[in-house]
Amino acid sequence: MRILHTSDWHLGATLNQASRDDEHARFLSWLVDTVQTEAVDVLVVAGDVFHHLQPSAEALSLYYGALAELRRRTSLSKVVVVGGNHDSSVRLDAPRAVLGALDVTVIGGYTSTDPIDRFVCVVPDRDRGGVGLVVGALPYVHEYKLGVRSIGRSDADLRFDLRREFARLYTRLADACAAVANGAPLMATGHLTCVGVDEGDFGTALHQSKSVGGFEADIFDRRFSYVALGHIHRAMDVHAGRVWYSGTPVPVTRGEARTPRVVLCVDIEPGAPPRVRPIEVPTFRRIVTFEGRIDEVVRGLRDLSWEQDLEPYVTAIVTVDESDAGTARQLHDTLAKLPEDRRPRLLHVEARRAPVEAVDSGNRKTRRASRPLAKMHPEEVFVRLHTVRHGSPPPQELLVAFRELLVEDA
Ligand SMILES: [Mn+2]
Repeated sequence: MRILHTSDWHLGATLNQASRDDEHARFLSWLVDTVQTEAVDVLVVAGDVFHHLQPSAEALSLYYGALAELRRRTSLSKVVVVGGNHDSSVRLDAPRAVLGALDVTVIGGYTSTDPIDRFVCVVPDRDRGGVGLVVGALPYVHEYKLGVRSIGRSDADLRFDLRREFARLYTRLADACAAVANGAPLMATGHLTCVGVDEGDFGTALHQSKSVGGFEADIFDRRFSYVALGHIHRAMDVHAGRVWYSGTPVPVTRGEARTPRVVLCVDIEPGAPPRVRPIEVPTFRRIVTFEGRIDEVVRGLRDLSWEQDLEPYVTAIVTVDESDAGTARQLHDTLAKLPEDRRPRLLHVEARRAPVEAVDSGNRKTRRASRPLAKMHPEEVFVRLHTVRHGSPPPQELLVAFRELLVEDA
């Protein structure tokens, strides 16, 4: 069986308010082509289909359009979509009946009262008949849903409980999958944080991730030949070629645009390790950052070239001495002089003071470049504000409650 593993589409996401819909449309069209040329049997989308809990009409249209095209233009047996922390589980589930008629299985969310069979998806073998593959399709699972309470618990206890509950859940899932597999291979999905990832690899911490960290790959029952994960925005092999993140196929942030984006083509045969082949996703729009003095940034804008039909999105970080007055103006003037087909789109201009080491001659006060708000973690902002207003950092209990709110808002 050949699986195409992708995740974290984040349809509807923006970059400095600029739409990414054109890039996503091109990605989805490329994906349909790739499914066809690679003769893929199962497409697995491991969460974060949408960026917002209430996706825009454009984002919904991209999603349904792609599912229809997959049905029309490819010979897929099955599409499996699970919800991520960005997705509204009930909204993802709402069209389940109609999507089921198109061989699309959607599992929006997890509740502990659901029978485990709800997460078992059987994929028929088109060539030989019978069962070809069984997917244990687990979406993002909030710790509350696992019955793990975090208030007043130590980090070590919380981590221990969460790990145990996730391992139990995946074992129950493997039992249920094996019961209907008739010897066919099993695979699973998940939308969570495993060890070995950097903080820069994802947008929002899950499962009190700041204190709990990631889970070891031994939470995934060994009977699963392959585990398709979402949430981490960088493609990576988490454990021994069996547990993988596919990363974002279209970069959500400027940082992600610096490394190639992929989808994973996975061949699974009974009794053999999976063969995983990353397929690079074309760059549909360049995301460029220029950093330096104004003349360097102007030169960068003038010399920028691209082969895509979509113009690059540019961020300019300009080093200034004193006032930044006129910086943005100067950059926009530069752009206005360029021919229209060589004009990138300037999304964001940031003026950054050159670091000042010398002391001020007048009051001998040292100036420091202050950290921009956008660079600070919400928790850091909360702690600083609390300290300013109340003269001390927030008590532990309040901090834990704040983290829970953050996860709910994620
Ligand atoms: Mn994501």
